[in-house]
Amino acid sequence: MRCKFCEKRAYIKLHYPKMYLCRDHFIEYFEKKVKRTIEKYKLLRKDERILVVVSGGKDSAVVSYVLKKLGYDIECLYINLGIGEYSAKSEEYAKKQCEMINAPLHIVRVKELLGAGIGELKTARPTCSYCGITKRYIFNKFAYDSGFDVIVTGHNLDDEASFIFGNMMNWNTQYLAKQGPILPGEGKFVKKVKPLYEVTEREVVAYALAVGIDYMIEECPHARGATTLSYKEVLNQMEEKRPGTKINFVKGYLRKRYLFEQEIEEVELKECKVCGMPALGEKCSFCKVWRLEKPIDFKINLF
Ligand code: Q46
Ligand code: ZN
Ligand code: ZN
Repeated sequence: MRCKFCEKRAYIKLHYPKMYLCRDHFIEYFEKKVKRTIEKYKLLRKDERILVVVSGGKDSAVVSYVLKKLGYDIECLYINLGIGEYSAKSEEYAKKQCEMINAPLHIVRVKELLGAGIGELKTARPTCSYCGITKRYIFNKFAYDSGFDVIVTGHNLDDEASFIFGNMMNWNTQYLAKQGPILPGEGKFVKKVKPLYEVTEREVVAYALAVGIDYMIEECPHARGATTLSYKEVLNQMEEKRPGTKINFVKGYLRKRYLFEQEIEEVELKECKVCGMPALGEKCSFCKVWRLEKPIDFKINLF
């Protein structure tokens, strides 16, 4: 098949909107789509200090690459979770990806910072639960302390659709009230945005391949993923039968999100007595999980 816009051979067949594109026109299409997402939801401004959280995986690599190409001045943060080979390898990927786009990379290593890696801490909590708490705390605290205006993550359309779908299946209305491409900052919480909100996982993979981004494919050994993956599978099956299912589902959710707003329970946040960050009780969940008595000192290595 030939490209819709030129004589060249098709690199990809897109299903929604249905069209064949050559490599160059696909790259152009993808970048335009990300640019439009940024403009439509007012995600980023060129005068903001932007921190991209990178993992060595495809999504964060692609989002930082595209932002650089669109003229944004970004810095990246990689959090080494201390999960053996997996972390060592993904750190190498993150370094190579940032070198490729000439973006400064900050590295935080959980094991150096807290004395144990993810999976090594003795706690009743599931590994992924305290891993999530740790990652979110570190990137927010790092961004806040270093004066960044906004944190960028690599979530794509498939992540968002399956997250919303999963929360609907369980009627987690609290979560459903607050999802979206932009999570406004408040107090010591730095604003978070998702420029890949409207591109599918398949498009992200095809883009990485088209521009020559090398990324970590192996999954974290702790990934339980089963439930999230099954939501993704269901959505993929529906997408195949009815192209556009995912994007229409997510856009529909954004239109109807206000219906869940009354479910938001106003909670009064205090200051964690250890680190001073927002907390529900005396200590924030990060200081609680890691049983901290004094605030951590970020030893940031600028790679
Ligand atoms: S939460 Fe769990 Fe992930 Fe952390 S322990 Fe690995 S799988 S990395 S997205
Ligand atoms: Zn073309
Ligand atoms: Zn704390």
